Amino acid sequence: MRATRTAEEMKTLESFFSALGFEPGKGSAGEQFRTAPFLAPLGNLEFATGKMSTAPEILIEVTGLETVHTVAENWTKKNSATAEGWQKVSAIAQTHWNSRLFTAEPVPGMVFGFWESENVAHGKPVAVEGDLSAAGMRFGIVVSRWNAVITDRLLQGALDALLRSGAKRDAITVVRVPGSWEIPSAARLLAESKSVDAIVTLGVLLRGETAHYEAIYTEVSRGIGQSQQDTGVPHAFGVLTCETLEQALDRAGLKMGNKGFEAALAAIEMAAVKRKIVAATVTDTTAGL
Ligand code: DLZ
Repeated sequence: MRATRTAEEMKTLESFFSALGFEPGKGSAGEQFRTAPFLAPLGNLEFATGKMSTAPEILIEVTGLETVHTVAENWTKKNSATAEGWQKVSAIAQTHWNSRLFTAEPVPGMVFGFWESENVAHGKPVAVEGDLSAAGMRFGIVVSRWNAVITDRLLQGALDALLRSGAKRDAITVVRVPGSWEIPSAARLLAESKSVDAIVTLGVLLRGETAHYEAIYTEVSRGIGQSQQDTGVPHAFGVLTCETLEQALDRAGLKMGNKGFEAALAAIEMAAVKRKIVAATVTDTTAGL
């Protein structure tokens, strides 16, 4: 956190960083102060010691330096009090640390350095991971009626997870099927309709009650997996396989949590992972065009 000299300077900085695409965070205010946080998709804090060139006090690593530079110049031209104000944004220059950098001074005396490493892997996350936000996503839930005392609880758990993670109620399609055997075909129809980002499959197979339990279980899991592979739509597996009704109840909201809730979280995460992988692939294939 850093205090500006005046409220006007604060507004100017907010305008500048919003123009650069930083996401505004939730600030706080007291009688004598107000804060305006800006969230970066990836953050790290770096200290340095030793002899450094006259670097700006605040250095911000970015991707797409040219774009950031253009936005900074345009903002400065529009918002600067003087006609020469845009010169407060320097040209992009090579640094001696394998990077390129420009400086911007949106407020007199506050110089920010924006830089991009020439090492493409620098500063990038080491893994692609999905977040657990379901906002803006559409889901299908395929749930069997067989052993409804269990599957209704799994359904409640799944809906709870989706809604609490930001999904809209009308973005969730619930499909009810007679038994677990029917789950794969309904899931596949839903996936092929391209109307959902991910599917949650919910059912319960009880060994004690189910003739040819192994055969049915193998076919149900294979069918769900195959639908996922063939369509590319993530399918979360929430089909319980238990010895007894009591064991199933424990996994449907009692001692062992709610597997419907867990399956829905997996669906959200995989839908997010898919989006990220697709976005990364699109970016890479268009790079350099
Ligand atoms: C027939 C049957 C049996 C015996 N057991 C179960 C079970 O434990 N769990 C389940 O979801 N469904 C069961 N079913 C129904 C089959 O999945 C299927 O719905 C019917 O055989 C009709 O195709």
